[in-house]
Amino acid sequence: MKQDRLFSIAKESVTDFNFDAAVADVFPDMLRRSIPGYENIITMLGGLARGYAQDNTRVYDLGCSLGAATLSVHRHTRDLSLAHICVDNSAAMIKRCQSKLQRHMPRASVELICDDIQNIQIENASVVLLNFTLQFLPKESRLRLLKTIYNGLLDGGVLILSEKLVFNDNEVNQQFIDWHHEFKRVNGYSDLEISQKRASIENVLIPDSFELHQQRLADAGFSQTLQWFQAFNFSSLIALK
Ligand code: GEK
Repeated sequence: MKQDRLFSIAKESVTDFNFDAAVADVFPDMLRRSIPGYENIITMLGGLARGYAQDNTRVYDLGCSLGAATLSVHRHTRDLSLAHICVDNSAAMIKRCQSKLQRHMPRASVELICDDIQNIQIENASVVLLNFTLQFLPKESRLRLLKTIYNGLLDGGVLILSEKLVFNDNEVNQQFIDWHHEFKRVNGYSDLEISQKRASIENVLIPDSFELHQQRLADAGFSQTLQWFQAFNFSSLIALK
């Protein structure tokens, strides 16, 4: 796994984060050291999906990056006939995702789409994954996407939504941010790397609160939302149709 050193040298001005080839090259290491619980979430996505995936249906991985979530679902659902639809608007991610999935799930039905997830039709879906992707959409577009997902899900289907959270109480929010930065420090990131990455991502990743997610999922039509994971300000929810 190539080590993420992208923010280790002081930059004159920090530009907005984007998912280019340099990021794609170090992405597994970046996510593992930046998102508390990332590896547990990936493993459990497969386990959770196993409970809801229905034979002869589709599984959508929206904002698939290198396909880690799809691979996990595949590992736990090999006995089912599923069509995997993986979508990402970063060409660098899709290119690497394609070779990875070809190598690790060569006989599975996989369609890779390089496009904005807002342009995707959702049909015949039993499981939809938004694993740390919704937070990159403009806030005003988020409900529309959730409604599209809800309408494309079969009865009994689920959306698994993982996100960075913001907390309504300022002090609590700051505490979680500090703990998250400590998480990065214990994983080997320097203070310079932490502060430059923060400056780069703060206009790109706009987190919502748990309460807002819950309300928005209800507004989109989901009958129940359960929070199955939280580590510091990172969480994963499962929304049932
Ligand atoms: C994982 N799910 O490893 N349309 C399509 N893709 C998008 C859009 C958009 N509008 N906005 C962002 N992306 C993965 C991790 S990473 C999370 C997801 C993170 C893509 C973007 O190109 C990137 O690959 C991904 O969403 C977010 O389970 O970097 O914190």
